[in-house]
Amino acid sequence: MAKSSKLANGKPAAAGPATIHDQKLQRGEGGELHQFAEGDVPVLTTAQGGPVADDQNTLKIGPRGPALIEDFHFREKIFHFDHERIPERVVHARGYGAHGFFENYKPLSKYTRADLFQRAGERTPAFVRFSTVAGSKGSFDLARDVRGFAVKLYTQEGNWDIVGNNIPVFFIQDAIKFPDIIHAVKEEPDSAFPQAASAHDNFWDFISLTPESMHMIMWVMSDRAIPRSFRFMEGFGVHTFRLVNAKNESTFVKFHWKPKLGMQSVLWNEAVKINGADPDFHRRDLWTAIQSGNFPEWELQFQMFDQAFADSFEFDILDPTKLIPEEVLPPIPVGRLVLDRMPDNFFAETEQVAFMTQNVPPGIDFSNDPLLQGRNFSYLDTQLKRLGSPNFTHIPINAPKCPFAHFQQDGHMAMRNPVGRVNYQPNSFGEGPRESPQRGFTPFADVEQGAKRRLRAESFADHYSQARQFFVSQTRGEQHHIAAALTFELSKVKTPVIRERMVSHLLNIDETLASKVGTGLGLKTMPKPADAAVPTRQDLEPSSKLSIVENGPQRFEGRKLGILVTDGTDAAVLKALQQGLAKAGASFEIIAPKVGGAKASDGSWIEADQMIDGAPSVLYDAVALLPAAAGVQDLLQEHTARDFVADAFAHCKFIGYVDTAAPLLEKAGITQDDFDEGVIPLGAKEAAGFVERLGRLRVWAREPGVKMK
Ligand code: HDD
Repeated sequence: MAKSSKLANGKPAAAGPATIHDQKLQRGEGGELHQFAEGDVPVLTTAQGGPVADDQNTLKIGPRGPALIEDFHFREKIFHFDHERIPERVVHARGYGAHGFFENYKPLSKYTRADLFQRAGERTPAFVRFSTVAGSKGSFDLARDVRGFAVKLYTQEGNWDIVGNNIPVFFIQDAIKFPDIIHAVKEEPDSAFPQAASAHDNFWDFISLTPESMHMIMWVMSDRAIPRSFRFMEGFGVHTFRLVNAKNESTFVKFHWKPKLGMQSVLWNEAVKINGADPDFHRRDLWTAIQSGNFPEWELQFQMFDQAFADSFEFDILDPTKLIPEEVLPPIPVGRLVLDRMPDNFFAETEQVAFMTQNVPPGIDFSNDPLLQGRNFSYLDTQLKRLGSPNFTHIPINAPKCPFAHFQQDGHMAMRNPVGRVNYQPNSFGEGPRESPQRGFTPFADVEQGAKRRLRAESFADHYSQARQFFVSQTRGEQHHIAAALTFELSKVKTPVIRERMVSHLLNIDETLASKVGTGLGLKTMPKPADAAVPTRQDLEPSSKLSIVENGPQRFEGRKLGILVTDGTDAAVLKALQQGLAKAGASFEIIAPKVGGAKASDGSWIEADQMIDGAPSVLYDAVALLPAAAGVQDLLQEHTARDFVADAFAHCKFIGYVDTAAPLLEKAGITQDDFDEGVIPLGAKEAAGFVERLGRLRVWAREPGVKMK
């Protein structure tokens, strides 16, 4: 609150030291001091700069009104408030962004002339926005959904946007189907629900009538669609693009972002509970990591190939429902992306950032992927609707950070003040910018020919083989999650024929999967397999890179331990744990019966981060139970304390416990017989070893026993 404002009773608020916020207010954009300041404190003004005497009461006749329309301060304040919202994105409405940089490892001039890849160690400023697809702006973070992974690189040759997802394939092969898939997945138009959920008739109706979506469906029903953190997801450019070098030679490329901290997802049962306990779980995670100096990092890797590889590969490299397995074509590391700064203001940057697939610098080019070609049209169009003016590139987050010069002018909200008389070229006055055939973007001179038709290429017709390959590449547990996810989603579909039609597709992917889902849905008879344009190939090698569990981090770095304490908690154990976590680059939160904290065994005070009711164990990657003998008796009476432990166990998490916590384990239904390698006795000496074991993240062997769906 500005210090000059008055309290509701009309008295001035107590003046304190000026905050950073105030300091900013005090200086205009050019750094000039505000005209009005009382001591250190800037005076509240209207948007026109006029000082405001009273911001608590409208202008009235007499103390009880009527109000006067001449109250320009009230009118302006409410006018602006009434217009605070802009249309949310039609897809990917809920998102969270951060600033950072891309650092190039070594010159790549052999493949691309793009300036950002010419020098080792060169840093290019970046802004990244992660998102869900289906939910509205205020929806929860842990929806089962694809995650957007959109990267804007402010290169010296203009902005380059890699507008990707955390899944390397897509639902549809042609952009003309995009409105249909999105209409189908979003809330149904009559009831306006469900929000941020694909578990409804319209979505599965469309999917079951669209066999090309089957590969993507395997991904979306896998744990990839419920990531633990944005920091632990892969990103993909999805389409095949081109790199073009100075000699105008082209190399095909697929973009991969690999998280430095490894991949990790949550279980569906956890996701449901996280959404209730902390709908902003992913936002909070990114915010906290960056604000505490733990900057998330991804490696950019290129899968590069030539026309000969494209011709010999099993599938069409222009088909966005297919990937190239990493075992077949290993990706090559080319640089790293680090996110090290949160926006000062969410709206100004994260909400107003405009990504566009067509933003490419010279040296990066498109392929003929029909989905990409359609996207290149759509993204410019949508910015005009959402940001309201063709001058959306004037908004700082969208403006290039390299020199730029053009003759585009005027329009709503023009922010620039061009000088001089010349606003066209060529001109006789030798003024203004001119095109540069050497430096400018030159499309790769591919030769195209063919009849003008609306046609789907026959080479796009195999819809099941890679869906099967993905499924068989998962661990047994991950396969079980896919079956459970399909059963859950289809159980929400009211129209039986849609459920059956989906199972008929699954029969073309994997019979065991189909029969698990069919049984789970209580189908009386199994349907026939769906007609397939191309029979499913059984010979594609499993690709272990497709599994999250097979590519786990094996370390607890970047993860969070929930430590449950009470009065009397053993201070030495707590200290040893905290030291072990610090060494591992991990964090923790203290959960106590009361948020005020608890008194440790040595009389010291343990500050708590959460009270037990506000911090279910789903918010943590592992838990440590450190209650003292007296404290545990109170916890036994608390449902939330029992759930804390029971859920941690059911979610296959590591649980460290001191002797005095044993009754709580028992009360949570975990008997000595259930104890496994993940239920670990804790003393001060064991703390370091405990943290080391947390690197495995989950005890998956426990899962069949706890029968989690
Ligand atoms: Fe899209 C937003 C990713 C297909 C049309 N898309 C959007 C965002 C991401 C993607 C990450 C959010 C960007 C941000 O954070 O602001 N979209 C994809 C991927 C696709 C894809 C990986 C397939 C490979 N999209 C796609 C198609 C179309 C669109 C086929 C239309 C023909 N997408 C849009 C859009 C959005 C968008 C309507 C909404 C807001 C925006 O662009 O700026 O234009």
